[in-house]
Amino acid sequence: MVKRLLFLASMGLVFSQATAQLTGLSDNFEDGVLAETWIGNEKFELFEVKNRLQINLKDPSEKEQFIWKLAPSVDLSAHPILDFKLKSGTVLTLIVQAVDVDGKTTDEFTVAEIGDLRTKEISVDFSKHVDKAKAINFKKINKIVFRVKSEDPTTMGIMYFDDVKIGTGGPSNGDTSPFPLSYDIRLNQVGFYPAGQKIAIIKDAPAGASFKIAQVPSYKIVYTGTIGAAAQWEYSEENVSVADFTAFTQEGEYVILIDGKGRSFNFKIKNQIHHEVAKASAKLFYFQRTAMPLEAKYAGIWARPAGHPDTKVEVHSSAASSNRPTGTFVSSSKGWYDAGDYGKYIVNSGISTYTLLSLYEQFPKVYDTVKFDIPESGNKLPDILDECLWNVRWMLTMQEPTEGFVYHKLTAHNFEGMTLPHEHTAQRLVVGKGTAAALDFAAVMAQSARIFKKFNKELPGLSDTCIKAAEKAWAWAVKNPNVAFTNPSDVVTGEYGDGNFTDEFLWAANELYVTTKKEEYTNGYPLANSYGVPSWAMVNTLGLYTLNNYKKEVAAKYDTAQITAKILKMADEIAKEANVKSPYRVPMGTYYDFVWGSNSVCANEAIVLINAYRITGKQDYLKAALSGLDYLLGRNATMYSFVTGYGSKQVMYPHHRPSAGDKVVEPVPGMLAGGPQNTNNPESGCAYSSDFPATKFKDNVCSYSTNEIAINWNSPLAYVSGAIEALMKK
Ligand code: 9MR
Ligand code: 9MR
Repeated sequence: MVKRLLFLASMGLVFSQATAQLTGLSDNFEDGVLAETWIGNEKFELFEVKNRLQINLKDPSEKEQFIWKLAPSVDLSAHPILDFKLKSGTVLTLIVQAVDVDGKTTDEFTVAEIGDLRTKEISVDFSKHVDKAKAINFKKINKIVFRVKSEDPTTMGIMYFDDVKIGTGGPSNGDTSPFPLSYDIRLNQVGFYPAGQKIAIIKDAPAGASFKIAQVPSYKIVYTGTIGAAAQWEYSEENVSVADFTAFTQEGEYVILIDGKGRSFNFKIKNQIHHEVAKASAKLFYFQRTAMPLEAKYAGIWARPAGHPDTKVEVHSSAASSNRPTGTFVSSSKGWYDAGDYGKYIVNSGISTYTLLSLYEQFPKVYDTVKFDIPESGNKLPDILDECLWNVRWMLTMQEPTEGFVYHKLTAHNFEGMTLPHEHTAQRLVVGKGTAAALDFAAVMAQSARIFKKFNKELPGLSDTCIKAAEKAWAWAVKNPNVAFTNPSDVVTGEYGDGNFTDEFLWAANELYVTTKKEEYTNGYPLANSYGVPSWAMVNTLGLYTLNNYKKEVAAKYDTAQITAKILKMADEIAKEANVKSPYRVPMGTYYDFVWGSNSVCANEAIVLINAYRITGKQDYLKAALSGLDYLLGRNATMYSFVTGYGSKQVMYPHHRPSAGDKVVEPVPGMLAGGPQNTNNPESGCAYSSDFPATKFKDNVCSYSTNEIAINWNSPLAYVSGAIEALMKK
């Protein structure tokens, strides 16, 4: 909020009264920071350079656009005029349209440019470009979109804008920065803890150069340091150096300045610097809720009607039982949407729900009081448990009551279109059964049973229900130890197929043992020889975390020194990568880390480190975990902060149906994009601009293999940011 107000002030808004509707906005591009309301993309790269807006054209099609967002909206009814200066070195036609809050647009206004680099003064009177039938609401215009057309097969080049004014405009602020923004300085765009490690990565730094930390907005130099030696990061093939300013601990807002390069994005140094990210990443689960309307009170501008009640779900032949044959209907309401799609998948719900619940289980004192502003915030349960309950209650409905198996997923036959949840009516089905679904379900239910036991008064009987369900699913899996799920031929939604169940058996056994202390869950389930960074398909380490969290209780059956040793073995390797080996000083350190959803690999690596820190108290582990968060918030080779709503260069076009289908410019906040990945994208017509594992990323809704969001990616982000906040607390 403060940020927005400050930013609006710096753009020179005209408020006739504090609450009055804006009638104009202007930007002269002279404050040295391109306002976040200018939204480019890979086809239109936007920079504020030399007191004007520079637009690098990278072969945009006629459909692609860049945007000037008018936050929250501007009343143009008295003066529907856009003025700006345009200069171009490329022969093209520029198209300008105003868009209202409901998405209605003016007709296209076109400017032909001759590409001679002479400045043209353009004035667009939108009232002359309206189709009456479309009835645009000039009282609430919330963005101006720009597109280009060109006769050339490719449109490369540069265009400049200056002195842009909409409506009555507003005084321009005189706060100028002599420093251009440099994309060669990569850092956590949110900021740093006074007592934490603080580093930036500098690409192609002059050898032995110095860097400076300057206060914003005075640009007063407060710290000078030397840039370290350069090394090549093999995953981006960039030559990078470390600028370490850990020694500078004073709270405030700053930029890094480097001669010959310019300035970094703004960042802050303050206690609880990741508090907001921790809250928003957990609140994302509320935004993913099915079957309930999201009210403006809790969801703000992302309010939407309820979608997918799932009270009449058809049993697919792959899921049939004698009790519930093919074609019968069951109710399987609540739960979270899995990702950018509208499916609900048990396997992925397993690790996602576990990870959020374990944040509570490991930091109960902190999460007893953290509020997410959700409908249940007033009740006696901690908000994080209320949120998990929304999904746990759904998961319970996914167990076939007689035989005890668990449906693999609940989706329509096909992926639905990119529109809001309530706009979909395709028949939903429960599909498949399998060993992985049964065991992941058993693990989460066993964990839920022991957590909710403490709240028996508020949730009478729930703990018992959960443990019974867990043991029943386990018994089914023991009798059916090798049932792999593959999509039936008439269902094409997410598969979450896995053919190796050793890790699922171990995880479920560990959870069941800790909750029940029954020997059947330890006999035959010794610690594994090797453990891996968790993912939806590799879950044995989740059980190891639980054994570690209940060392005293499991000491009779497990060698607790071995539990420690196995966690530290993983953590040592990751910490060495992040603290010593990696030129970017990040945990991401193998080619295989850059898979679909690579950002969740980074977050899960940080969780390994946090577990190691909780055991040993060694700062190296916490420092490396923090580097994982730094990576996600901007210290990476794409330069994006991968968390929507946070950072200067944010992901704006995630593959997320609600965000694509609403009329809101900003995507739902707190979402972690999947991240770059090492294989070629399966999406046709959605090419990356780069070819390295750490840079193959595209902030475009088309790029579901790099820019989707998912609950199993957000839950480790919520864990890491929440745990680090708790552990760094002064
Ligand atoms: O939108 C779907 C996304 O949620 C999935 O992760 C992805 C991979 O399973 O598939 C996406 O759907 C695409 C489908 O696979 C192929 N046709 C285009 C769909 C995207 O609009
Ligand atoms: O996270 C999944 C990833 O490991 C797979 O490689 C990918 C393709 O099968 O699917 C991912 O999961 C998607 C799921 O199938 C459907 N909902 C969206 C998930 C995230 O993209």
